[in-house]
Amino acid sequence: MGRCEVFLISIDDIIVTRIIFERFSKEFSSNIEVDVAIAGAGPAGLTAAKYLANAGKKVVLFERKLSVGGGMWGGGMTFPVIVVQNESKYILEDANVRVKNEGNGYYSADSIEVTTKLCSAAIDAGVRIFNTISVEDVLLDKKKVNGFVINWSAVEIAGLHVDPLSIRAKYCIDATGHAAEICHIVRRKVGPLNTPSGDLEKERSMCAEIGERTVVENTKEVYPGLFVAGMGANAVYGAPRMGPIFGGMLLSGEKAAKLILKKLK
Ligand code: 48F
Repeated sequence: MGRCEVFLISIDDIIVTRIIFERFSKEFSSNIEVDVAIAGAGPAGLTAAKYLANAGKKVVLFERKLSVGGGMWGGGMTFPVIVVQNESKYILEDANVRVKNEGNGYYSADSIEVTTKLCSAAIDAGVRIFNTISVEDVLLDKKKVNGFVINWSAVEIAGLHVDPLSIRAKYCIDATGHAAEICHIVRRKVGPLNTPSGDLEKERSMCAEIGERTVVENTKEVYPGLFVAGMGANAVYGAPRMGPIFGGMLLSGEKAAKLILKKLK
């Protein structure tokens, strides 16, 4: 007898619906007030989330798209391989990713393996990821970012006039990549950022040598309560992009986690 013939329960579609709705409601409700909220589940957001959760913090991560991973799936020009440097490979090894020594301090990894294992490591550490939710604004309290204002990406994409909901966090991270969306919102609606001009500088053209270093240096508290990590850090502080070398993104995520852990002590 084939396995498909031995289901012990008869399937009631309404029970399936109820399970999904009730489990989601419970999990969403338990993540309305957290230690850290992160916008964007690319390499920087996932890494920050994982290290924060490993340290026992309650972390929620919102991703606009259906899939997590941001720009990491596609490797370089869709060849599914990424490169990292010696200094950052331990972050991949921490997540059980197999890295290949390419010599001279360069290491490579399968971009699909990296994305799935980083995500899995974050979830195992206790991070709650909500996909198809976009961060559209920040919660502000006494000149400090105190959480995110969120809405379904489907609402955003359809341009529906639907009011959002809010979640409260002690600290927030903008890990939205090149667009640095949350920093733009804060600059536009709240006030000057912690940059030399108070504005967002312009991201520069590709130079991995500089960009990989500055993305870590530029990982900072860009406004009270809001940290920027990953490519957004270089976008905000006017530094170069770097293409499919990802060590800086991973180290930036880890640095954001460390900076926030110091604040949460
Ligand atoms: O773009 P993304 O991968 O950002 P990252 O972690 O890494 C950058 C690299 O992928 C690459 C690079 C490497 O050298 O330069 O570009 O800095 O991931 C950002 C994620 O944020 C999501 C977006 O869908 C993507 O998955 N995102 C963007 N805006 C929002 C958002 C938003 N407002 N709310 C929720 N998610």
